[in-house]
Amino acid sequence: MLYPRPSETRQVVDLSGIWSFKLDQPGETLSEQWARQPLDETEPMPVPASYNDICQTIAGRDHVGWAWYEREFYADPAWADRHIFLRLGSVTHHAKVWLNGKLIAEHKGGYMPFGADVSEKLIHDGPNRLAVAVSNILDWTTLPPGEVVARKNSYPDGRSETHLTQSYFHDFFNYAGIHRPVRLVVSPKSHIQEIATTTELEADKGLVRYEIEAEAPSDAKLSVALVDAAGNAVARSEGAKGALEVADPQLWQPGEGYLYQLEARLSSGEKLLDVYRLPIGIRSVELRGNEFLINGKPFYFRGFGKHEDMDVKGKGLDDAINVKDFNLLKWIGANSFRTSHYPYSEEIMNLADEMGFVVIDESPAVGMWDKAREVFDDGLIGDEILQHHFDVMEELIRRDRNHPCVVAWSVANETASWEKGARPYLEKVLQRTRELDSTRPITCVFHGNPKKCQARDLFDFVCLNHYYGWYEHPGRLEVSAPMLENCMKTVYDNCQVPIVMTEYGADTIAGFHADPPEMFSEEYQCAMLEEFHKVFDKLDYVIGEHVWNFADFRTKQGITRVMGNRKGVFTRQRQPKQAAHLLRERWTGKKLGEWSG
Ligand code: GCB
Repeated sequence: MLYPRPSETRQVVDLSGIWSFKLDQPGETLSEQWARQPLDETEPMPVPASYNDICQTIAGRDHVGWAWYEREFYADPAWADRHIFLRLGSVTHHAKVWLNGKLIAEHKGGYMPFGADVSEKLIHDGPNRLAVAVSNILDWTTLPPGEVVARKNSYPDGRSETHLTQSYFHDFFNYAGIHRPVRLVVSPKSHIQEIATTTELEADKGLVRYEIEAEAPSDAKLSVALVDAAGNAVARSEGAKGALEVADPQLWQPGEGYLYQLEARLSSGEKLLDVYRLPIGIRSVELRGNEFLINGKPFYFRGFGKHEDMDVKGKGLDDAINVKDFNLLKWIGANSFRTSHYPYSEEIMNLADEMGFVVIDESPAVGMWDKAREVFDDGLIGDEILQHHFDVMEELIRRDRNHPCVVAWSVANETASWEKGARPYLEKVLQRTRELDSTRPITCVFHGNPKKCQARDLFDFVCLNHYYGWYEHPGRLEVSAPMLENCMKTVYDNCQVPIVMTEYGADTIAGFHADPPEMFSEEYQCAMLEEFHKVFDKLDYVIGEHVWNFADFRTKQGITRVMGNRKGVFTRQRQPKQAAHLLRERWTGKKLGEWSG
């Protein structure tokens, strides 16, 4: 699904702002009649944002079930002969959308754009009423999975009451709402619908292959130009499918996000029908032996697992926080990140392209394991969730395939990979992903006892999460390095593919200090990272280090979380802990006193 970009033939109308909001009854009910007339007794709610921390009540924060959003907008009468697509950047996790009382779209999955053609459904001489119902329910058919549990409170005086709660097996708060912008994409009736590109390098030539889908009359023609950053067309082609050859191309590289624009023009005779400009970067990605090559050069991943997470807005798109995060990534000397544990906004992916950050793009398959049960082998994970997993991989790849920043797909984070059923399941997801994109390496993130894993040898490279000195052997820094080394050797001996350490770290409360280092202090976080670094520096098949986590983030409440997960190297407000200086020195050579740059 193409990102909405204005051009001389296209307009994008942003419907962000304050909408009317109302919670439905807790549970799985949906008062559909609320879509037929304007909602009453509403409260104001910003879009995009999660509603949880904005509602000033426990009922709002912890709501389980549907919530309603509504707003009015006007359609320009000049749009009567245009193609109008209503596009929702993401609604978490289920959405139903009504326009003027009619159901026009439904979507399952909280991190992907979707929408509907509303060209014939708009009113041009009065307000249009848009209602969006959002459900945050997770079960064993969704990704991530979860369970709605009725919890009974019984009191000494004999009273009792039941609360519905959402349980889930992943470690970030189940924020819900309209998280990304809602837009009207106004384009000509004959228009470009999809563009898929791949790039290759051959000696000193760059090759950009493209395929375009358009809704257009049969005599319509497509012409394509590749335009460099100075505005010069460096290659041209005709037709819906073709290849553009660029002599001596300026490559997209880590740290230097050079972008060309692939300018696609749809015309009929002399008449220009539509223009779409797609930013693309020319680069190659390849695994060779123990090396991850970008443009033929070995690449070592330095960076973080992140989250879309911030005060008040939760998971709502925020350009200010996103740009700040990229500036912090640059400051600390990171060159990459993983979209742990779900696809991030298209706006973040665009920034990564522009700023030259390398991305491991992850699906929302997280928390597919449970301490108390077998999830694959006892049939909790079955065909329905597998089909949904195929769907989200397809949606993700269709959305992100043109981003040069994406160098690998991660199909899941931490499944019950020790169960027998994990292997056939992950094998199918891997196969489907490979069918969708054969140009990028595919990985999966593993945890747990390295000797018991059933599936990691399937993947092109392995991602590992381990917390030796934290969850395993808490407080015992001396075991971190030997245990990690042993684990990595076991994995490598079994798979013979390179390893990225995608999670290591320690909860740290900014301002807590202890020497000798003690858990939760800034010193302990630094010491633990250093123990891990000794091992990475020793083993040549380790091709990357992603610290967990970039910043502190919100989780459900629990006795192991102090107002959220505190493994951030930055606080939730994006201020550095001591570990940020340690990493900056490791990754850039700059010391604490060197403030700028
Ligand atoms: C993990 C998970 C991540 C958690 C982290 C932790 O292994 O992948 O989602 O937040 O551990 O801090 O426990």
